[in-house]
Amino acid sequence: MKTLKIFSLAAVSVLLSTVIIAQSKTETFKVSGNCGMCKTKIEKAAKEAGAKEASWNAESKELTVTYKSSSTNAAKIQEKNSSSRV
Ligand SMILES: [Cu+2]
Repeated sequence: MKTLKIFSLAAVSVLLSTVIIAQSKTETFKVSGNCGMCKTKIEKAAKEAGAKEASWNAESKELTVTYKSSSTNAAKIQEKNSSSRV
C-alpha cells in the first residue's frame, strides 16, 4: 500500500510540473522604435522568436508578448528583436 501511495504521489507531481512548464507567460519590456513600420518589424520578430502574441505600443515603446514558457523566453524574444533589426 505504501508503494502505491508513493507512486501516485510521484505521478501527481509529474503531472503538475508538466502543467507549469506548458503555462503561457505574458511579459512587457522596452523595445526601441518610432513608427508603424517599426511596430510591424518588432511584432514580427517577436513571433519569429516563438511568441504567440506580440503587441508593441509606439507611445510607451513597450512590447507585450505572450508565449509558452516551454518554447521560448523573454530573453530570446529580446535578442531576436535586437539582432534582426538594425
Ligand atoms: Cu519605424
